[in-house]
Amino acid sequence: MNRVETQTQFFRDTWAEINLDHLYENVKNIRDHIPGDVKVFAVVKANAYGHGDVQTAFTALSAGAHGLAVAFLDEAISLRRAGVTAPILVLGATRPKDVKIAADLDISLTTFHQEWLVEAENQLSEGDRLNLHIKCDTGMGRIGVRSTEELMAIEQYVQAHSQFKLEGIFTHFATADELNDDYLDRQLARFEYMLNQLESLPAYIHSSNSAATLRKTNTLFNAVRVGIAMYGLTPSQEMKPELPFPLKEVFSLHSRLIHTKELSAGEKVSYGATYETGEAEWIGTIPIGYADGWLRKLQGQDVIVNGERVPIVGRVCMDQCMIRLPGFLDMGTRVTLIGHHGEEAITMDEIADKLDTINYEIPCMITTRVPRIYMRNGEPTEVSNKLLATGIHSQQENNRQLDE
Ligand code: PMH
Repeated sequence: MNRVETQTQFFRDTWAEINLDHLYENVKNIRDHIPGDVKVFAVVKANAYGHGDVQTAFTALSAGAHGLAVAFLDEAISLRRAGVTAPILVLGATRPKDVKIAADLDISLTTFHQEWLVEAENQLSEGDRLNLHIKCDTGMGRIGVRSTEELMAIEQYVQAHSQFKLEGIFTHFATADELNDDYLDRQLARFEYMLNQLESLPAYIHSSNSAATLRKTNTLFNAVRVGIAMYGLTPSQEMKPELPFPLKEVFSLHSRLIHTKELSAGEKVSYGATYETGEAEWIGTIPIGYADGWLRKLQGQDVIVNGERVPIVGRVCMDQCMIRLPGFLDMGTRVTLIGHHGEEAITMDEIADKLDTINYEIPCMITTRVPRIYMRNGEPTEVSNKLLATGIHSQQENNRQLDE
C-alpha cells in the first residue's frame, strides 16, 4: 500500500468530521475571555476527547493556546513525535521508571509523592532536567498531595536535586460546572492555603477546567486547562444559560445508505426481530454499529436524512443499523447521526441525554474504527484513519524505519 493511501483514505461510508474552524474559534473566544497573561493549556488527552490529538493540538496552539495537557506519558510522546514543540504536561501519574524519556523529550510530569521523587531521581543522570508540577488534592479525592507537610517535603526535595525543576503547581475542581460555588470555594481556599506554604511560587499555577475558566475569574491564577469547551461542548446543562459566548460543536458523525428496501406491514428488522413494520415501510441500512461506539442503547434515536429526522429501528448491530426512511432514497444518501443537516440538528447533548450520560463521553466513545476527516473552510484537509495508520506521523515514522 503506498504511503499517501494509508494516510489520506478510508474505505467505508461512515466518518466523523472535525470542524477545525469551530475549534479555532472556540479557543480564540476562550483566549479573549480571560486576561492575556493567563496561559491556556489545551487538554488533548484521550485523542483530544476523540477528536484527534495531533490536529486538535496544532489548531489550538495556532489559536493562542500556550501548551497541551494529556493524561498519560504515551499521549505526550505521541504528540512530540508528531512534531509538537510547545509545552506538554502529563496530568496523570507516570511510573518513576519512565521519567528519563520525559526528561529527554521535555515533557512535564505531575508529582505528588516524595517516594516517587526518590525513585525518579535514580533514573536520571547529572545533566538531565525533568520539569514537574505538584498536584494538590484539595477535594477531588483522586490524586494529589493532601497535607501541607507532604507539599513542603516535595518542594524541598525538588529544590535540592538539580535533575528536577519545579515548574508548576495545580489542583482540580470537582464541582466547577455546578452553579452553587460552596464546594469550589472551599477547594480554592485550600489551594490558596497550600500555595502560601511554598517557599517560592513556580512558573505555572493552575486550577481551572473549562467550567471554572468560563465562569469563575478568581480561579484563573496564571494558567488554565481547557478541554470540553474547546470542543464546543458545554461543561454541564446548568451552565448553558451562563455561557459568556456561544460554543460551536466541533465533532459531527455521518454515514451513508448502503441498502434500502420496502418491507410490507408485519415484517421484522434486526436481531431479536424486535421491530415490526406497522405498514409498508422503506427501511435503510447504514454501516455503523456498536463496535464503532454507536451503542445498542441508541435504538430509537433519530438520525437526519435529507434534512428530516427518522428513527433507528430494531437493534443496533456490531457494524450496521437500520433506519426508517420517509420513502425510497438513493443508496449513498448521506445520513447525519450527530451534527447539522439542513434545518435539523442532533447535538452531542441529545445523544448524551439518550444514553443517560454527559456530552464528554460521546466523542470519546466513537471508536478509532471511524475515520476522522478534518475540515477547514468547509473543505476536507486531511483524514486520519487509525485503522490503516497508527496516526499520520507515526505512520511516516514506521515507513521511515522500514526504509532504513
Ligand atoms: N484538568 C484535569 C486534571 C482534568 O482531568 C480535566 C478533564 C481537565 C483539566 C479539563 O476539563 P474540561 O474538559 O472540563 O475542561 N478530565 C476529565 C475527566 O477525568 N473526566 O472527565 C473529564
